[in-house]
Amino acid sequence: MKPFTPELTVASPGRINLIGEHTDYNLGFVLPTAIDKKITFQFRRNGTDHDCKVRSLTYDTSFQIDLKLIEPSENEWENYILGVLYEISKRTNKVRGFDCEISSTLPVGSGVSSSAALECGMAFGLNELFDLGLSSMDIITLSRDAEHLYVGTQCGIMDQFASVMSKADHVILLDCKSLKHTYIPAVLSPYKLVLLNSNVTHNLASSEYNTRRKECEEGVAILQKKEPSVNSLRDANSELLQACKGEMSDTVYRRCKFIIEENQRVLGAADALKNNEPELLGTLLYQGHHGLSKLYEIGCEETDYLVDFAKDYDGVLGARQMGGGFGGCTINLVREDVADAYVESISEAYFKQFGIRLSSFDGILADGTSAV
Ligand code: GAF
Repeated sequence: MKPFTPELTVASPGRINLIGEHTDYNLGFVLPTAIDKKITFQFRRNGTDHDCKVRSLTYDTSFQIDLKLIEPSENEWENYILGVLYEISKRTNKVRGFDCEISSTLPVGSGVSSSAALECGMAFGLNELFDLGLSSMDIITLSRDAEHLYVGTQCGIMDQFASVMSKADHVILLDCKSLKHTYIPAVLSPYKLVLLNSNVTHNLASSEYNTRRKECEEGVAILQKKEPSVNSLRDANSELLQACKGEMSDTVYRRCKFIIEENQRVLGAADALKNNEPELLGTLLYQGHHGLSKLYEIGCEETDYLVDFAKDYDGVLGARQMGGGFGGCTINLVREDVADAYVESISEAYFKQFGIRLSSFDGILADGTSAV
């Protein structure tokens, strides 16, 4: 590529999720927001009808795309982009040849959704560059659909929604059924959010993710026999689950129990935030981790270790593994004055235990995808 003079620069953030894992595709509640770590895209039209070049500066790799022939690639990261192009092509034929350079400060496979940042930044950029007339909701849903079809993860809507819709210093209480959402100011002082990246990603993540989704659907089908108005686990409660326990496998029962309880925790956490009750918020984080580890079984040894360490540390109110599962970051609610010492002690202990270096960063809550 010739030296790059962009017409448009787009920043697309990663996200954290205060609480509410795997509740999105069960049409429940989540409490995510964007962070200051992001993927930056530089775009220019190249004057051709259908030849595109996409280059990652961070990973020093590039590929070419013929817009007349969009199909999945062997390289997973290319599929996030190809999927978006494919989904856009179903809605409009206004995209023409473009070049794009991408750089990132987002860790991959760490539960901060670099995938949604990649999809949404690409969709947002093309929408601006070619004046496609897509709404924010179009960008969110087509990015999610791209992930289903081209990447193969049957994800919910949380990550794309957070990547596009977030507002600095707020978390989003999102109802994944109606898509109604409210912004809650994240006033945490004298506490703050610290993200600890376990730097492990167990490769079960994608296949197990889809399995969890199926197990939940199996649960819904059983609950529906007793209560026909139940269309998702969002509509179910603990009493109904108990009444149907005998008809489901223990695994399906535990998956449903986690989701039903996790939905309640999200609503509790939203209230705790509004009412300035950090201790309650912290307790809910610990409960969330216990559930995701023991009932939903998406934890791992490394993140369990990090959360157990947090429990014994004075000044830490709560911690849990964040994101799709099997590694990545834990989110920690930590008193500001002990945060540095906490990170130092837990890093040392973690290294002793696993021989792996922990990385950490503060959860700085940022705006969603935008042109810069
Ligand atoms: C991944 C998915 F992409 C989200 O939709 C969500 O289900 C999350 O895992 C778990 O809460 O990030």
